[in-house]
Amino acid sequence: MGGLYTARTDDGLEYVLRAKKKFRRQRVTPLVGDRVLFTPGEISDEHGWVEEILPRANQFVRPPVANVTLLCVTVSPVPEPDCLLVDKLLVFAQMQDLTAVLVVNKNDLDGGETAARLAAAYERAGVKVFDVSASSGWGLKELKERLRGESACFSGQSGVGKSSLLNALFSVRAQTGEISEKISRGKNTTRHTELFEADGCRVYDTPGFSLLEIGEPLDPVMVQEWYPEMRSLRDQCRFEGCCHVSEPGCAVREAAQKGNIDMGRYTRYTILLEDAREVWKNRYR
Ligand SMILES: Nc1nc2c(ncn2[C@@H]2O[C@H](COP(=O)(O)OP(=O)(O)OP(=O)(O)O)[C@@H](O)[C@H]2O)c(=O)[nH]1
Ligand SMILES: [Mg+2]
Ligand SMILES: [Zn+2]
Repeated sequence: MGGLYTARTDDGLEYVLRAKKKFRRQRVTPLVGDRVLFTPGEISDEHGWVEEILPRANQFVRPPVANVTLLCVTVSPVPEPDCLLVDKLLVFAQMQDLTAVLVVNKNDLDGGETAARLAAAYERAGVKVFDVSASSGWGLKELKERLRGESACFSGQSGVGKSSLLNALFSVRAQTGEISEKISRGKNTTRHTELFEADGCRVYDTPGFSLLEIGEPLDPVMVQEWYPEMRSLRDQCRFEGCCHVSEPGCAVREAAQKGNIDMGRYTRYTILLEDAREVWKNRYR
């Protein structure tokens, strides 16, 4: 905050830094997860300086992080999963060639029913689903196994238990908060993205959010590229370049109607496609 960044060296020493002015000129902001070269401050100084930001393997706008290797999209029975948000996060992950998993927390509330329902929809899309509970410890061993050696970013709605999970998995001390009883929504307890290092993993705790704009215009014909379960079917569509909406002889739509791919995923795809077409149309305005 206030333009102050904390850098940690491999030896675990921490330094408080500011970014040099040239970054502002270049419109570059240091992100959580960045690897940097820096000059430490003198003993009497309040801070040192970030000199260079090393090339990023990837970067997100929401949450604003860099150098993630695994995206852990987190949901729970309460607050109820927003699948459109989940799908958008998965699309972003696909665009960046980043592996994503779905973490369904609070198994203790419904005995894993939400996790089973989401597994049926998402595992066909190549997304592994973890059924866990930060409270009871259910499924944490398998999840932790998956996180080994990764730089894993936990992302999703407020109140699903991202911070609670990191505390349960790694005994870090991420701040957690109640969810509002009246509206079953989180209270945005985590305000800033924080990177923890524990047991050979790097994990990012990020603030919950409920709106995700597809910021840059997506070429509408490309949207289906980010849906693995559709890519394998499109050769069977009657028309080349089929967008799988209203074209006759569409194998993807047929698969959705038969339940071979998830109807919810398919319907939300048509919504995202429509959004993309709208943004694309207005992209030079
Ligand atoms: N029943 C149950 N409650 C849980 C579980 N995990 C977390 N919670 C509760 O859910 C609420 C929100 O947890 P947080 O960890 O603060 O959620 P968050 O996703 O980090 O929320 P933000 O920081 O606002 O994005 C708290 O009241 C937790 O005690 C769980 O496995 N089971
Ligand atoms: Mg949190
Ligand atoms: Zn089609």
